[in-house]
Amino acid sequence: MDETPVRVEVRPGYRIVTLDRPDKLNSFNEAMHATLRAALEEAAGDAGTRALVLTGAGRAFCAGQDLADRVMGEGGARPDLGDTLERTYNPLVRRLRTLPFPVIGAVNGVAAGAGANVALACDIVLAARSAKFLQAFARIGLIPDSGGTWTLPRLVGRARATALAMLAEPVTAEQAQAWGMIWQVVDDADLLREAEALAARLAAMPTGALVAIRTALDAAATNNLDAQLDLERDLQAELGRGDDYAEGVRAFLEKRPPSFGPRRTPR
Ligand code: T3D
Repeated sequence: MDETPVRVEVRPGYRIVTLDRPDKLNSFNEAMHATLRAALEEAAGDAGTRALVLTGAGRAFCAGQDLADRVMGEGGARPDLGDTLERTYNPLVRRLRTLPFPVIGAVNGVAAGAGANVALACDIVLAARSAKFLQAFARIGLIPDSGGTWTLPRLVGRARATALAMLAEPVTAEQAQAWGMIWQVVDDADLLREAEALAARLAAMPTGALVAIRTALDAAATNNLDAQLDLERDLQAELGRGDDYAEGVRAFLEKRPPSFGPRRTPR
């Protein structure tokens, strides 16, 4: 078992969580899942954490499942992949989408298989110019998981999602930005600095509103307009009762920068 498959650095207002198995291209094994899960829970429980950067060590962001843990003899027992998704990848993606602060994916290199879809589950994705995204699954007889079949068509449309999944060809960071799959490409040397600057900026913003934006956008993927209008009403009603809104309006009228209060969203 790796000693520290996930590294956490705590900064004022945000954390950097680094997938740290560089010799295995930061592919997921059970230890990395457990350590990442603990790192996310710790961040969620710390009211001082108002944003999180997820990145990878070395030349990859993450190569998905560690296939060395899936060795199967001819005619031997097959792993229960439904079970591993249920226990590991699905809770991870669900947690990323419900953390009480925004998550920035800083894709430093290749993001393949579940690694690509974990990156795309982040709220804002920056990628190094040399990074690429690969829905590698079909190469090994699987479908995109970790939310890929939900996320991809919503980001790039059905036609591109189908070809990306079926052909399992890599997409460069620049292509990913041009297609709207990610927010921004930056030069390799600038990636972490840019991601940290973004995290610091988000950390100074009204966290409750940022999380409500995620909630509303996620719901919009399945709601009709009527249901979405109702949800906007409910979220806005809640935010309108909050201190951040009062401070935002006061600051605007007083022509000064706002100073938003502590994170109030639940874990
Ligand atoms: O199983 C379940 O629980 C279900 C869930 C599944 C989720 C999934 O993610 S399934 C998809 C799994 N991932 C893949 O299929 C990707 C496999 N990797 C690649 O296609 C390529 O390695 C990359 C495109 C990521 C990078 O290519 P390249 O040419 O830059 O590097 P490389 O030479 O292929 O890899 C470097 C080393 O990393 C190499 O080891 P070596 O020869 O130096 O000892 C390679 O075997 C290893 N490596 C890369 N990816 C994985 C891996 N080892 C284990 N598992 C990997 N996923």
